[in-house]
Amino acid sequence: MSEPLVLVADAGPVRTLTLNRPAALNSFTGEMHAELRVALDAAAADASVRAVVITGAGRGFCAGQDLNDSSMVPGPDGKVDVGAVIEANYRPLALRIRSMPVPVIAAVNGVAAGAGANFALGCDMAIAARSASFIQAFSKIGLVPDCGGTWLLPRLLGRARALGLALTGDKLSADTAAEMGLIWQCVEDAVLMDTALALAHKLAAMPVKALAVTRQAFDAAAQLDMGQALTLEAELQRTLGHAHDFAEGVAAFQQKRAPQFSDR
Ligand code: T3D
Repeated sequence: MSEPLVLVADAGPVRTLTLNRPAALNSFTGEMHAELRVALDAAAADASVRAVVITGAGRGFCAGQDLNDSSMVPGPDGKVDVGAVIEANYRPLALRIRSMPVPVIAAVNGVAAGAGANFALGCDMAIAARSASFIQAFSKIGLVPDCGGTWLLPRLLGRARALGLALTGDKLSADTAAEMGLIWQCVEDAVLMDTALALAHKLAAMPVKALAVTRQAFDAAAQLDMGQALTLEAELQRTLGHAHDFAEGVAAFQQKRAPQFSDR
């Protein structure tokens, strides 16, 4: 039997998904996309999962689209339908990450290139090993940033830095990515997984429904004026205020005890 292309491991409420095509730096084939979709859907549907960590096997995180994949073979007209690959695989992936009911942390263990970089940056928090790097490799092969890159990069970095990275396709070190505010943290290689898992466990013990709604509110507010954002905040607070976790959080505070959050 062939090895899974996405490894799944649970440690209490934290599920780790490991992209598993190390010989090709975990670049995406159609099959790996399909396995990742199933794994993310399963994590979303499993009430015992309260945080997800995504990482890569071997020395890379993900080198983006596998440029040798069968989807890269030209059709009868002699052309590759890259748009179809985006619609079928990268759009659902980017939206799935943004709609997960629990926090998603990218533990970037090595190079993250092309869609692999933007996949990591689309997660709620990205922690990178010091030896890792981020490359907007698209410009080198005549494409535009995808997997949400055109939306994410200017928002994370501002236009000048986003466009500079996208146009040059230059390698950005994990250190510089952290300094620029592109990622949450850069840590020594040896402690990457411990750091990511500790963060995941911390978030898993928090009111994860409110954390996922916070991401939703941030994403929605990017398209709203301030008045509209305030209206949305009121709507979301009304809903969360009627939920178990808010009552539990307030009760735990008043009773000076640790809260037990369970909403999802
Ligand atoms: O349909 C569509 O195209 C739409 C989707 C587009 C989304 C995208 O992601 S477009 C961007 C695609 N990705 C790239 O262009 C990156 C290509 N890779 C590289 O530039 C380099 O590999 C890296 C800078 C990422 C790493 O360089 P290095 O020197 O550390 O490693 P390497 O020796 O280049 O790669 C190691 C192996 O992985 C090598 O295989 P080999 O020779 O040992 O058998 C290499 O061919 C393979 N590999 C790396 N990236 C890919 C890949 N194989 C297939 N596709 C890749 N993207």
